[in-house]
Amino acid sequence: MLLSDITHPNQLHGLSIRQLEDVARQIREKHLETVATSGGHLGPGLGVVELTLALYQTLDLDRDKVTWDVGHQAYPHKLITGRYHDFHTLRQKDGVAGYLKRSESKFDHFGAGHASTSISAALGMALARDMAGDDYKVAAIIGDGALTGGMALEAINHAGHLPNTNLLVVLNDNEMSISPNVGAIPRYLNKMRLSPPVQFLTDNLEEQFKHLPFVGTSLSPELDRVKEGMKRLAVPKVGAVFEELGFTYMGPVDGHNLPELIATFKEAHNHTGPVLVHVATTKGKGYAIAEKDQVGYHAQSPFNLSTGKSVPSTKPKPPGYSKVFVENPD
Ligand SMILES: Cc1ncc(C[n+]2csc(CCOP(=O)(O)OP(=O)(O)O)c2C)c(N)n1
Repeated sequence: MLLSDITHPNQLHGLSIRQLEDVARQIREKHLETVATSGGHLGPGLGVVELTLALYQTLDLDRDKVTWDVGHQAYPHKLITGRYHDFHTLRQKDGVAGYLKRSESKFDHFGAGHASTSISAALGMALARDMAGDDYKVAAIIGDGALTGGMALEAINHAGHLPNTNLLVVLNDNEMSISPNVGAIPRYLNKMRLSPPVQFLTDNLEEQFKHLPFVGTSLSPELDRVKEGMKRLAVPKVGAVFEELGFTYMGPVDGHNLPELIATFKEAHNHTGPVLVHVATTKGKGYAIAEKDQVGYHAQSPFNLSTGKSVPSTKPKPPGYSKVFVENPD
């Protein structure tokens, strides 16, 4: 399928993994080509291409809602929500905005710029949905950097207190904020990234139980409880903090493996209450220069794609916001 023909994200429904991989390749191509010309955020968007396609294949975006934290990583989202043909106007006057913008598309459910707001916004939407007796899905996608912001933690505090409010939080963990992420939460996330996935361990456990003599499948009703206990016992660190805070934790999932992502999101949608899917991604994925220098290519001024080097601008540079503000205080 041609990316240029995708004007609605529901067109992803029914595409095979091979077709999705081909769309992913086209998104990266367009993303790179555009940022190399106009400048903009580079590494964050390249890291969430598969995450975006997999999540959107499991959602109905005529009904369901998505909030992207900050919004600087949402160029893949823009490219499959009707802005492909205008994308060359990115970050220019009257052009496609660099962040999500509600007036720009009905698929931009929340406009941000400020970090750490996505879970709070999504929770508000989920609560409004429940009050109206509706049942659409709401998902927030938040980076490991933004997760360390106070407002994200306030929202986790609130969501974990509401066991019947369905909310999906996708943690896009690339181990980076603008620079390497620091502090206790990133240290905890890193330990989880290095652990085998929770689902894998518990599924394996189920298989092993099935083969026990006299037990077989007869243990099934008890198995869920046993699995819960074993999850904490066998891997005390994986997701335990999120589980204790009232979330169902799933992951870590390889953020560039489409089948794994799709299966995990489908399973996450079946749970009641808040769910956190921990996705391990690589900032700059698919562009070796950006993968290698993740700080330098978080955002870029126009650059040469083959060398990665900045291209000196020929346009006169407008004065900076602070300078204008200081010189015109009234
Ligand atoms: C309140 C606030 N502080 C700082 C920023 C600057 N900022 C923009 S993107 C970003 C990094 C966020 O890291 P992460 O959430 O992990 O996303 P990634 O870029 O790694 O995908 C920061 C700190 C901001 N937008 N808002």
